[in-house]
Amino acid sequence: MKNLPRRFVVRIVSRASLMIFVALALMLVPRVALAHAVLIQSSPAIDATMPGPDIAVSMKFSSRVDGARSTMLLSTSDGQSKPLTIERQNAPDTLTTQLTHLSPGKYSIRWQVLATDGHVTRGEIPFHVK
Ligand SMILES: [Cu+2]
Repeated sequence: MKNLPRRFVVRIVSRASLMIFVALALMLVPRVALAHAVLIQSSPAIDATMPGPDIAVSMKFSSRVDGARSTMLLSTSDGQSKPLTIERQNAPDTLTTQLTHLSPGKYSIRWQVLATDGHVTRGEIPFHVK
């Protein structure tokens, strides 16, 4: 059998390597999706009743989060909301803040975090103060 022209061989090899590259890229997709920051534990817990007036808030996520590019808001049952100051991070997957002077009632912490994979996730933690 005659040898294949060199140009043809190069084309086959580059197509094969492209397919391998695409296959590897597809295998990586679920891994990237898993790196989203999902809230896995919080204090207050969702729908918890807490003694006031001061509450230390802690949120633990499934991946590292960038506290400087994340936000937390406290909303009250009368529809008002105020930004909370996120404290300097002691752990890369955890954000903390302090709530002070809360009177009894319904509240909610609305959070938005930036994970180190560049994706933003958000959620809400409703809770009661007794
Ligand atoms: Cu992600």
